[in-house]
Amino acid sequence: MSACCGPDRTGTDLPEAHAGTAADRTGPAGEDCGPGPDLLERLSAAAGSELRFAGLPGGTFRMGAEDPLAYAEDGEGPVRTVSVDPFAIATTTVTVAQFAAFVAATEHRTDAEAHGTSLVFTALLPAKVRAASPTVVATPWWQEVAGACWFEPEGPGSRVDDRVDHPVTHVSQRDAAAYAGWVGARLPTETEWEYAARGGLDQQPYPWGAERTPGGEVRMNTFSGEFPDGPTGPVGTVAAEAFPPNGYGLHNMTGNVWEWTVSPFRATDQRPVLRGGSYMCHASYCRRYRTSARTAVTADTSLGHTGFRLAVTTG
Ligand SMILES: [Cu+2]
Repeated sequence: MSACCGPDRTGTDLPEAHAGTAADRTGPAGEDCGPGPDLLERLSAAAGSELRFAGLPGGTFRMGAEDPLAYAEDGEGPVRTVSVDPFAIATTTVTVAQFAAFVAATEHRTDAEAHGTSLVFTALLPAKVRAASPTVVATPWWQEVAGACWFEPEGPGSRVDDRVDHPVTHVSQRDAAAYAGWVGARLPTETEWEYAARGGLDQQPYPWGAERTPGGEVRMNTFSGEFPDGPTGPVGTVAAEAFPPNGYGLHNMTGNVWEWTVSPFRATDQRPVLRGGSYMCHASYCRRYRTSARTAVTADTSLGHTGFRLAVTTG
């Protein structure tokens, strides 16, 4: 997959030396590699751990895009009219605090923890970790960092205490589905996701309308400056509730983190679709911060720019 969209855990994207199996990567027997009860209690006690949903009526909408911004090679087009049954979708992605409560209650161990590595944007890494971490060949701004996971997103020693209200990251599709099952919800289909992202607007590239920065106002968290080494602003996630919501009351449907769906990318590529773009997208090389943009990675992949949002069947 091109540009900022993440490399797959399985397959040929990762450096040769790290193409081992999950079993190869687990720590010494008996070693406690988990977050520990104190950290879980501290994180899950944080404000903002309440789940909020917006009920959507369902109906028909025009899905996809064929405008000049769209990537035909991603299968954004053709534009087609599709119908959606009533459903509810979370107003934000699941946060670090919410995920911590899940792990505290279930002792869920994420795929990243089982593998012993996860994929991190190079610009977020301290020089020492950069030097020690293999680089993904085709997309060298991704590095495979030992020990990176949801509670240590840039590897051992990094912290999420100041990010409890940010999207949880480094979660595979399995981790996301496990959380969803725990609260009696599910992950959205790609159609539901796009219907929700459009916020009631027809064929607009952004959840708020036609312009990326209406009146010069920044409305989402994407990369600014020279990618990847010359950012002119903060890099990484922002609070899940940052920026004004769209017409359906939903925050950060574009930018911030990619979001898992349950839908396959195409008939010949069954990898799950991710939607929404991330803090790594930049107009100069990756315009996937649009309502119709899509990418895919294998279901076991965990990335520092990918999280998830819950859906619930209603009506
Ligand atoms: Cu992108």
